[in-house]
Amino acid sequence: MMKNIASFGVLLISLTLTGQELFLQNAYNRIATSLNGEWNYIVDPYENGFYDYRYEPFENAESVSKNAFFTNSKPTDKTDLIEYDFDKAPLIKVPGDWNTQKEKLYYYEGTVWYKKSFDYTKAHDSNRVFVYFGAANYEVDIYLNGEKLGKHVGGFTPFQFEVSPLLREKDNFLIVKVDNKRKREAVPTLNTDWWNYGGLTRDVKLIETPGTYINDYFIQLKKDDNRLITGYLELNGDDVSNKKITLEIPELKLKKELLTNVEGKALLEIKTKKIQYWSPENPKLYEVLLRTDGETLQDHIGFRTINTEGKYILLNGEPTFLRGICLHEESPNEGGGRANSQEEARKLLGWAKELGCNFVRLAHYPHNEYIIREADKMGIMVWEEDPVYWTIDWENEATYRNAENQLSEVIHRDKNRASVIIWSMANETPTSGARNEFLGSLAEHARQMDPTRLISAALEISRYEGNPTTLTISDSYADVVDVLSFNQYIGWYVGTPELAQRITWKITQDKPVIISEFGAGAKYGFHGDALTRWSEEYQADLYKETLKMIDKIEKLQGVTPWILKDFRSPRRLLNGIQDDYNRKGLISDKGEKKQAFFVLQDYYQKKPWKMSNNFPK
Ligand code: GCB
Repeated sequence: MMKNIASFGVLLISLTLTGQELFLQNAYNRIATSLNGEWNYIVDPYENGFYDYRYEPFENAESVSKNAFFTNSKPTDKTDLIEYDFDKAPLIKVPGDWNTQKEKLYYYEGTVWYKKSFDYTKAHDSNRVFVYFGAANYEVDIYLNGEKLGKHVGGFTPFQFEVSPLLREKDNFLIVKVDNKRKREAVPTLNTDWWNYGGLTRDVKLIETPGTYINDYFIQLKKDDNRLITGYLELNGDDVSNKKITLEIPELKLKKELLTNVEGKALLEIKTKKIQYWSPENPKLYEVLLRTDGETLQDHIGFRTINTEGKYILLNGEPTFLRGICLHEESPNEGGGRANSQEEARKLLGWAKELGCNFVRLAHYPHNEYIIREADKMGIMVWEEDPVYWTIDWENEATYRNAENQLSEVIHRDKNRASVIIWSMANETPTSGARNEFLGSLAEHARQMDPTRLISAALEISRYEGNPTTLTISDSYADVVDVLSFNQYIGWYVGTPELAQRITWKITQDKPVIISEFGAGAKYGFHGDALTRWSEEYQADLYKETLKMIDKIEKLQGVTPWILKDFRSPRRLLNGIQDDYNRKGLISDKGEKKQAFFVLQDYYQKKPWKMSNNFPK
């Protein structure tokens, strides 16, 4: 059944879920007008602006009531009764989550309406204009000038709507209903270990294109041929067939003219010998120019191959150890909240570099595009993840479509980024037939969309033949993934750190192994001996013991401890210690480094980046 869903293809699924095609590629190098800044907002816990008193959506009525918030109505005379007014409503910053901006909204989960007014003049009459959202958590309904543009589900990926037919030169009003209520059947589901930050959490902009424009492209090295750049270019518009697109990489002295087919697509195969390959030591990005009669688009693309062979992960053919760290998308700055800027990305990845990392696991959902772009520039390899977390509603087809759609959107956005080497399908999901089918279809879908990268998922461990100190991975999904990753908390949720030395690992799969999580909670500045919970000493000791233990795992090719920085979680309620923070960070919420930071740094400084010595050539 799931297989059939998967074979429908990306477009249909996104159409059914969002009523629109996938957003355009390379949104950050387009002609655009930012709608970031102050927006008016109305908190609407009963969704009074969406449903009438019989709980029928206003938007379904034949004649729309002024009480529907998206009409942005004003009293026409003094007798007129209208019980809302966006222009008198307070202001909130976009991008940004509402929880950290407004004290009253700290715990709020529900609907908030946003309104932005603007004027807009197109550069050319025939141009098209799209409103583009980097992300909004979680479900949004979008209206321009009183007309519905559409809906989007999923809190961490971009979406766009064409606004050309509705746009006017003066007094446009864009209204967005954002609802972050958790739902059993959603992705993620009701229970997570991170804050459910609501709002327009990423950039909002108007992007202007010619009538027919370059909508999408995929330009990467072929997985098993480091001299062949492959992929496609694709136009969108009403005149897409038999059109010339020029692709140029000036530094490689490479220029190629391609002709689109009837669907507006041109396949790409370019042989080249001279490439400097992207790697952490040399994060080389090439300027890539795409030209049609109507536009020139610029991007910066790195070229590398990523493969596995037996227990090895091969970056450009060379066995590479992934010295990683996990990250949530939380601001490193005072006040925290969702991160969404180049400056925050640089600071977070700067800390990762200081630790000695060449790899980050961006948990547990797609992070913003800034951090991916910075990782490309800074030479940090990236694991990206679909928010299929813990107890998803495996048997529900709509849940599957939602998970697949979010996966499609992140792959679509980041498929040209050399830094991204792994797509993770899920985190700590309990094994069952329905779960295997669900995750199996996701992996198939990811491979179909992007045959160049590796597939993984953070799995769980189990006892080998019932022995509590012999651990193994007995999960049939291990056969599906390219990289066998698992989370383990020996010394924190199980025993104390000394237990690590009594553990034996029995990993039977002939695949590279990544430990995708281990860690311990510690409050910065709280001291005790190495057995005192929440002390920096406990956490540091756990890191020492764990690192000794994992060095004995013969197939280990990488590790991403949990986690770079303390992060907000509604599951962490211990007063005086947690205070709504998961304290497993190596860095506190205020940016202070705990002892364990330096333990891991020391380990990474000594760990060879390349594992070539024992690689059978
Ligand atoms: C895990 C989860 C992660 C939690 C972490 C913890 O296994 O994958 O989301 O935050 O443990 O701190 O318990």
